[in-house]
Amino acid sequence: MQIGILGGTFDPIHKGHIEIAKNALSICNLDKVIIMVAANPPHKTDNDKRTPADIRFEMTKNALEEFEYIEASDIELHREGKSYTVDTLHYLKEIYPDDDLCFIVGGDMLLNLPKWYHVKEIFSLAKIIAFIRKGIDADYGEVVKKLKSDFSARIELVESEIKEVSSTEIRNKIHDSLPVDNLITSTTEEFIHMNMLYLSDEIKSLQEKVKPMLTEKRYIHTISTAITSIKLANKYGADTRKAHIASILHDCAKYVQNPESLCEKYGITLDKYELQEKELIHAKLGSVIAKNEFHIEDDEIINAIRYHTTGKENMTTLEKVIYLADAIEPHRKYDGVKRLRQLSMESLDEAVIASLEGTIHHLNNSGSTIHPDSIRAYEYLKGQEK
Ligand code: DND
Repeated sequence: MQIGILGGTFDPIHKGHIEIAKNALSICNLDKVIIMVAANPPHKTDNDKRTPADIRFEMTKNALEEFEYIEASDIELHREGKSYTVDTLHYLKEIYPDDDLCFIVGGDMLLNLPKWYHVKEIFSLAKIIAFIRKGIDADYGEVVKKLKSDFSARIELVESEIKEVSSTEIRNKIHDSLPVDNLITSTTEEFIHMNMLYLSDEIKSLQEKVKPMLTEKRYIHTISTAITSIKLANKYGADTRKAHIASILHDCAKYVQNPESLCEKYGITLDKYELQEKELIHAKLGSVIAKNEFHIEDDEIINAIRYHTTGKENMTTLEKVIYLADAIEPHRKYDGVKRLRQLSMESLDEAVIASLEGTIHHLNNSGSTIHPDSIRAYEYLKGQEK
């Protein structure tokens, strides 16, 4: 068997890493690739700032579940001290005595290889597969020649089109509530948000506070709505940070005990539709809880929470984004949701109209009363089309 090993910090694992593993499998005829999560990367000094190794491993394992012949390994997590590659290769050689080991690196790493701990031994234990980017990375011909003559190294250079992705950029974008769906898989994005990695302190504290107020299923829905709303806000020019906050809090009143008496306490007047259809109360009450208990002062955010269930006439872009993200996040399952997701990538208004239409149709069919705000939202947007 030919086994590839791609070592790294993976904080977080991204699409560039997955592309390298996939390319290594197909181009270099490997039977499998082991993604080796470094507990304590020898060449890095910012140990305090790094996400704990067990969480990086879980995140990596989670990301790889959908890919065949690529698996995560935690063997470096069971060793004390620095995670030297030479120790890992010795360990793997014991497990796979009859197989060929190939250590995979990016072109940048190749230049530093001579400085690695017991590098000669590394070359005797494994072939090196180095991925270099066509026309961008330096000419490695001389480097490879020298490594071969100095260390009898076995090196295969693979030219690839793999685009540059940086884990630092991903962490910064998540911190700033910006979309990263082109850089990491949706599984990893959900893992990051669920586990509150890389988030700003503001978002993290809101999320920590709202989590115990929700069921597990509702928490997953909330996180998924947040991720979807960031993407939509970015696409349609709304404030992504406001979208993030509004979606984190949009269902905060969903499970309050005795919502009507809480409404009374806050002086909220419920209209006859809300009194009849109790499901509607959580949006109005949620906006007041967001203001009073989560100290959100921004009216745009408060209104996005307030109208996320019914919609309303003349909605702002942020209100439309939260309304739609709540309806189409990937965990939602109902007839027509796929079409709404497609539409949401083409036109925000068209998607909101289609979603309102679906709700009105569904309520009509089930004989329920429709809140006039939804009718007004629908008619207003239809009027705008003309
Ligand atoms: P990094 O944390 O730098 O990798 O670690 C790379 C590996 O080298 C780890 O297993 C370390 O333990 C090992 N190392 C380094 C230095 C000294 C020693 C060992 C020693 O034993 O003395 P990242 O998490 O940043 O990335 C993982 C891999 O993916 C790297 O090889 C990187 O170059 C590569 N990569 C790309 N390659 C091509 N195109 C791209 C890439 N993005 C990441 N777009």
